[in-house]
Formats: sequence, C-alpha cells, structure tokens
Amino acid sequence: MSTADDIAKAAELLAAATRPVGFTGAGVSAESGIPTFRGAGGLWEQFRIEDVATPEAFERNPRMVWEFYNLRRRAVFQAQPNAAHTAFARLEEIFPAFVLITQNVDRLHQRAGSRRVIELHGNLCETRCTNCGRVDDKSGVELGDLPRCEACGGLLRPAVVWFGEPLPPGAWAQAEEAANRADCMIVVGTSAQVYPAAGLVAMAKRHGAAILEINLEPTPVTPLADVSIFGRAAEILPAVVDRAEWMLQSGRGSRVP
Ligand code: BJW
Ligand code: ZN
Repeated sequence: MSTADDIAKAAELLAAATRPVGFTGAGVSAESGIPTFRGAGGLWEQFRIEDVATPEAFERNPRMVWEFYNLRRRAVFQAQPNAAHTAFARLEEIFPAFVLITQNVDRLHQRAGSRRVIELHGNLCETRCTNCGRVDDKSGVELGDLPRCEACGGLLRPAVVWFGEPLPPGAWAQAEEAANRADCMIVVGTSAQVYPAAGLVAMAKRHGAAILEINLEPTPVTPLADVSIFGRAAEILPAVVDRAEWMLQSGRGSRVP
C-alpha cells in the first residue's frame, strides 16, 4: 500500500471512532528540534541513563543531573510546537471525548492548545522539593546548578519520572482508563520500549481499539497496529486528521451523529 492509501485507511478508522485516544513519545517533538532519547542523535547516545536519569544518579551527583536538565529545559523553552502538536489539539475539538496520553516532558502539546493531556513521565517545567515535596512551575526560569526550595531550602529536583520510579498514580490511573475505553488509539513517535507506558497500546488493543501508528520506523507497536505509517509525524498526522475531518463533515465517516 502507498502512504496515501495508509493515510486514507487511518482516516477512515479515526472517523469511525467516538472515543479516540492519542499516545505520544519524543518523535512528536523531533521536528520542533527537541532530540529524542534512543537511536542516532538521541540523548542516550550522549549521556548515560545511569548518570542522569535515575534517583541514584541524583543522590550521587545532583550537580551533573541538573546540568543535563538545565540544558534540556533551555532547549524546550525556546522550541515551538509543530504541525503534529497542532493536529492533536484539533482532534480535541473534533472529538469531545479525545484524550491525549503523552510520555513527553516538554509541554509542547499544551502549548499547541491541547487541554486534556495526561503526562505519564512528568514535565521539565516544574520542580519538586526533595525535602517538603512542594511543586512549583518554573517555566522559562533559569535555575542554578543546585536550585533550592523557596519554602524550606531543600534541594529541588526536576518533576520528571526517572527509571526505577513509579509513574504518578493519578496520571497512570487516568491513562489506563482512557486506554481501556478507547475505540481508536493513535500512537505517534514512540519507540514503545519503556514500561509501563508502552503497555497501554496492548491494553487498548485488548479492549477492541483500532491501533494507528505513525513513526519513522517499525517498533514493537507495529505488529499490533491496524495501520502503521512510516514518515514524519508533522507531515503524516495533519494529513490523517484533515482527511478524517473531511470524512466526518461530508458524512463519509461511519460515526453516528
Ligand atoms: C519519529 C520522528 C518523527 C523520531 N516523526 N516519529 C524490563 C522489562 C520491563 C520493564 C523494565 C525492565 N527493566 C526495567 C524496567 C522498568 C523501566 C523500563 O521500562 N525500562 C526499559 C528501558 C526496559 N521503567 C521504569 O523504570 C518506569 N518506572 C517503573 O517501572 O516503576 C515501577 C515501580 C513501581 C513502584 C515503585 C517503584 C517503581 C519509569 C520510566 C521512566 C522513563 N523516564 C524517561 C525520562 C523522563 C525524564 C527525562 O526526560 O529526562 O522518559 S526515559 C525516556 O524514555 C523518557 C521518555 O518518555 C521515554 C520513552 O521514550 P520515547 O518517547 O518512546 O522516545 P524514544 O527516543 O525512545 O523514541 C522516539 C521514537 O520516535 C522512535 O521510535 C523514532 O523512530 C520516532 N521518531 N523522529 C515520527 N519526526
Ligand atoms: Zn521544600
């Protein structure tokens, strides 16, 4: 099948849905200039996970961990959402029940206008005090190399989820619920290697959702997918959403009004 055929099939499955869910990873933000984690040019090529993305690394050397996160925070605050983020925001307007589950920590979905976003791995905007637990939004704020809590003077950490840490329980419960009741899941730009997040795709599939995948290359999601489209998210997703919207407006979708 050609990419155009795949886009048409994906749009048809989407237009037939009433409770679609998005599930995104770092590939969605790649075209905003934010590096992904795995693969060529990914962050894990340059930095070792054990040095920068575990609670043990932070205990051992908080300065080095903050250096890594301060670099990433600056890049994210300067970046702009791309056409894939905007297309997800449009899905929220088209489908009143649309929910977006993201592993991304860059908040570009929210900046593109998405409101119903479940963040599974936290975000780079907020800090959390390691002493009193206070959470503050420090979007756009330049933090020092060992930032301290305004309330208690404790050491702050980025409000992200590191390897070996549980996902925020509220976010995980909402994500499971959304995956279980979804009739279509659009999986974009994730290598689907990090659990428990990656398990949401099989969960949605088991409960009968159609699985649409957009990625540059095959992933563990590909064997589960009804359609996998290999291409850039900022190009493919808007095309799928445009076509699904056109189908719904022209009465070609099978959705009951
Ligand atoms: C494009 C594109 C374009 C590019 N268009 N596509 C063995 C088995 C199963 C599980 C485990 C295991 N051993 C350990 C675990 C658990 C571990 C885990 O999953 N490890 C695996 C690596 C094996 N998981 C955890 O530790 C999690 N916690 C947990 O399990 O807790 C249990 C617990 C319970 C109770 C008490 C205590 C503990 C936590 C995982 C946290 C992950 N955190 C990170 C860092 C966040 C902070 C930060 O940003 O620094 O989250 S890791 C990193 O990976 C980040 C991402 O959200 C996550 C997923 O990555 P993603 O988004 O898929 O990105 P990439 O780079 O992998 O892929 C990009 C994709 O885009 C590629 O496919 C490209 O092709 C594609 N792409 N450009 C379209 N333009
Ligand atoms: Zn504090």
